[in-house]
Amino acid sequence: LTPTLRSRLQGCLVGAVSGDCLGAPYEICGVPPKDTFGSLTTFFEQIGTEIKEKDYFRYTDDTAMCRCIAESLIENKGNLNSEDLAKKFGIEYTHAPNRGYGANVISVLKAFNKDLDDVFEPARMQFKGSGSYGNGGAMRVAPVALCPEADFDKMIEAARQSALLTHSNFNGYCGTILQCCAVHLALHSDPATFDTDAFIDRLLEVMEKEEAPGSPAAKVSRPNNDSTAGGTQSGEYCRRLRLFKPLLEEDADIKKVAAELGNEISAHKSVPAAIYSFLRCRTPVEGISSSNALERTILYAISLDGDTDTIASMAGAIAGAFYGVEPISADWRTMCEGTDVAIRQADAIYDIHFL
Ligand code: R7I
Ligand code: MG
Ligand code: MG
Ligand code: MG
Repeated sequence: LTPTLRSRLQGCLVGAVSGDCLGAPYEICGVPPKDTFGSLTTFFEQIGTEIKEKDYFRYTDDTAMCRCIAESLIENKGNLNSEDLAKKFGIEYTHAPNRGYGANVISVLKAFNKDLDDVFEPARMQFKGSGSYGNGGAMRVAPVALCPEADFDKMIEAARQSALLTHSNFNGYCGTILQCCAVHLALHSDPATFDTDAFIDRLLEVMEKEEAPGSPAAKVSRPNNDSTAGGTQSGEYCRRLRLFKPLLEEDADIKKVAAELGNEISAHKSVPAAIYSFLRCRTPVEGISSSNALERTILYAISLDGDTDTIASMAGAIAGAFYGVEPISADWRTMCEGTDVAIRQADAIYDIHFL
C-alpha cells in the first residue's frame, strides 16, 4: 500500500525527530560493540514498556534547527528567506542553547542576534575563512525537500542557501544538497517500483554536477578551501556514492560500512552513511529482527555508531518520506519530544505545496 503524500511529509519530519531523539543517547556513550544489533534491539523493545516509566527522549540541535527551517518556509509560503531563517536560528539558540550544538556553529548563531548587513558573513569567517564542513546543514534540511518535483532546481538552491548561513565550506553545503535530494527523491519514488540502482545513479548525477569544477558550488567556494581542509571539489560525495553498489552487493558488515562511508560529525562522513542506511534497510538485515523497514533503518543508522543522532535523523527523514508516518509507532511518537510539532509543520508544508 503506497502511503499518501501527506503521510509521507509527516513521516519525513517525524522520522527525523525519531532518529534524533533515539540516536542522541548513543552519541555520548557510543553503541556497545558486543553483538552487532543486539543492544539496540533491546533498547527499541523497551520503548513503550520499561522506558515509558522514565523521561521521554529529548530532541537535540538537529531537530531544533529543522523546526526553524520548517517554520520559516511556512511563514514565507514555501520560499527560503535567509534573513528570516538566520533570525529564527538566533532566537532558537538563545531560547535553548543546551541542545548539543556543534562547538563552532555557536558563534554564528550568536551573531544572528545582532544586526547584520550580510547574514552569510559569520559563516564565512569559520575555520579561518574555509567555513565549516560539519553536518549541521544536512541534519536540518528535510523541510526544504518537501516540495513538488517541478521545483527541483529551486530546491537545490534553497538547500544551498539554507546551509550557507552556517556552513560555507564546500563539503558542508554539498552534503546538505545531497541529503535534500535523497529526501526529495524518496518522497517522490513509488515504493512498488523502487529501483535502488536508479536512485543511486540519480544522486550521482546531481553530485557529479555539484562537484565538477566550475559548478555553482565551485563559485561559492572560497579560494582557500583547499583539499587539506576538506573543502574543495575533492569529490568526497561522488566517491562515497560509487561505493554504494559494491557494498550492497556484498552485503558488507556494518563496521565496514561505517569505515568506508564514515560515521563522523563532518557532512561528507555522515550524509552518505544515512542514505546508505535507508537503501540497505529496505530489505531485512541479518541480526535485526524488526519487520518494520523504517524502524530497521533508524536502528541500523544508530548502529553505525559515531554521530548517531544526526545519521539516524537524516536516515529517518529519508525513510519517513518513503514509507510514510504509519510505520512510526504510537510509543515512538509519545516518547520522542516534538513529534506533534513535526506533524503540524508537515501538514502546513503540504497545504502550501500540494493542496
Ligand atoms: O555542523 P554543526 O552544526 O554540528 C552538527 C553536529 C551534529 O552532530 C549535531 O548533532 C551536533 O552534535 O553537532 O557545527 P560546527 O561547529 O560547524 O561543526 C561541527 C564540528 O565539525 C566542529 O566543531 C569541528 O569539530 C568539525 N569541523 C571542522 N574541523 C576542522 N576543520 C567542521 N568544519 C571543520 C573544519 O573546517
Ligand atoms: Mg544533535
Ligand atoms: Mg554532537
Ligand atoms: Mg549529531
